[in-house]
Amino acid sequence: MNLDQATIVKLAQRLEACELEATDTTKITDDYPDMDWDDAYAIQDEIRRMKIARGSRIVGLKAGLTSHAKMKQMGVETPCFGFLADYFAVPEGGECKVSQLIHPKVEPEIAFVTKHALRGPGCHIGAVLAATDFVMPGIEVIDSRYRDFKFDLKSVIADNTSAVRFVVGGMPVAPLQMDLRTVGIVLEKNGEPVAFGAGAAVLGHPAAAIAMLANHLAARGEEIPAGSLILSGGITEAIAVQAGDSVCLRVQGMGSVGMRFI
Ligand code: OOG
Ligand code: MG
Repeated sequence: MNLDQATIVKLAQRLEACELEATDTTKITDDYPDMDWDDAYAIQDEIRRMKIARGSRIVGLKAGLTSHAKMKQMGVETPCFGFLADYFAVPEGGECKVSQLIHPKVEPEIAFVTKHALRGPGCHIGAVLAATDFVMPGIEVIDSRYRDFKFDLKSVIADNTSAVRFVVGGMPVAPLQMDLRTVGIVLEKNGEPVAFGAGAAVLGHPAAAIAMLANHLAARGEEIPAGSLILSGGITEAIAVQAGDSVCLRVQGMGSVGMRFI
């Protein structure tokens, strides 16, 4: 760690204020070029602590930058991990208020719900599938707090990996009943197909993103608890949305899920 606790708290407050007030900021690595990975996750942890202290519940976890499409779009080469707070959840078919956001984009994802805890090191796809209760379609709304959605990996980790809203739904399916690599997805915006892909776009198999998260947490002495909702990462590049748009994600064999932006 290269940052002291006071700086970590100050940066967490700066980023969380941007989220809550829908304003953007410059990259924190511009001001603290020497910050390291532990500093970045410590800032994210401080944001999480502040939300819990204010009465929010953490309802899930997320992996991000797990597909080449996303890595290429954002110019980074390593996945990152974040958390989902209760108020991020939008009901299926529900509304998302654009006035509360800065420059939202949507991502088509496969969501996992665990029935057993997952603990690394050495967590692998087999362990993830055995511990998964069901998978279902999920749309993540991301909203980087950084100006023009431009960041480096440390800045985006500190910013809770741009997390802001999500919707899950459709038809939950047991993961052993399908090959998650060949599952096809279509993301529609205002009825037009705008992005297509297959599960294998995420690290070869979406369960690999969950295994990577378990191994990441193990290095910090943590695990993925039973009953967790986890977003495995955007299969395609993210699509910008504005007020008036509606989006729908169709996943082969898992129905569809959607939301509207007002
Ligand atoms: C970082 C978050 C990426 C995903 O699914 O790849 C992410 C970003 O692109 O702003 O959630
Ligand atoms: Mg995502």
